[in-house]
Amino acid sequence: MSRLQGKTIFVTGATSGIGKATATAFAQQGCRLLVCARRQDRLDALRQELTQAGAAAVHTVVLDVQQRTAVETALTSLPAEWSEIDVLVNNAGLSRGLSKVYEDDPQNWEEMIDTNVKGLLYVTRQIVPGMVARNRGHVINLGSTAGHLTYANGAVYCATKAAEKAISEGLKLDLMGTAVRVTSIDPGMVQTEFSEVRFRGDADRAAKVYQNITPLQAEDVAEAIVWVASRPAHVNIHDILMTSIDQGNSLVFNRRT
Ligand code: NDP
Ligand code: 8X3
Repeated sequence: MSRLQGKTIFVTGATSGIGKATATAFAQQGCRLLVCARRQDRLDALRQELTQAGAAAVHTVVLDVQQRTAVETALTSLPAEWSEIDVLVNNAGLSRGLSKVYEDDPQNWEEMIDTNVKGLLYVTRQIVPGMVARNRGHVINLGSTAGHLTYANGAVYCATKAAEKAISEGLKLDLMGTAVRVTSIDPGMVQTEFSEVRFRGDADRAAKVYQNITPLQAEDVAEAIVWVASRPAHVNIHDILMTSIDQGNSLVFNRRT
């Protein structure tokens, strides 16, 4: 029997990409899935998909993690059977544009910082006290190679992932003396809707990001997330830095042109 069977997993940003693949991978382990994102229609479809994949139960919440009051309200008013989270996957995130800091639209910075940093903090603040009270739980945050090495025109996105790295490290220290675990999963390029969101729907520009390389797939990252969550309770994997074979770091790619 899987160590994860029957556990309650909360995945933020589950309607696409890594979040969706992660929710599906946990469903295949017989977990109970609490999933959130902003798009109701996708959440409705996801409920069916997770049930078919083997989830023990599914609960969906329409939630924009940028909205602090909405996060507080949604997560304090969960039905009782969804209030004890075993694993929180702070996945909701995005990038907006590729621009020089001194030319960029501050609206892009606000969306990235409000989602990737403040949203992660708002959700964590609501969920972790219960984990501490129960003396069990696991917070898995989505970082990036971008948080390890900054690339040109991506300073603010990279800064949000550097912040995620610091928050993960600090949260782990704050939780010393409890059995609550913290992991940062730091992938390189993953082929999801990420680049379409970054380029605001410009599919051609997004496709070029993945041209002539083999990127990671969302399922590769989901597999790593399920692996860290399924280690014995006394084992804490702090960080996984993972790329495809065609990526060396944030800057170095093997493009077969
Ligand atoms: P996708 O765009 O495919 O998925 C992003 C998910 O986040 C969607 O489900 C979206 O749903 C949700 N989301 C975005 N903003 C919010 C919000 N304000 N509130 C709630 N949900 C939100 O991208 P990825 O799967 O690639 O990205 C997932 C995470 O992985 C991000 O944190 C990203 O930074 C990180 N990452 C991605 C990499 C990549 O190359 N793709 C590499 C390294 C890390 P909805 O729009 O319905 O709200
Ligand atoms: C997403 C990967 O390299 O586009 O975190 O920033 S990258």
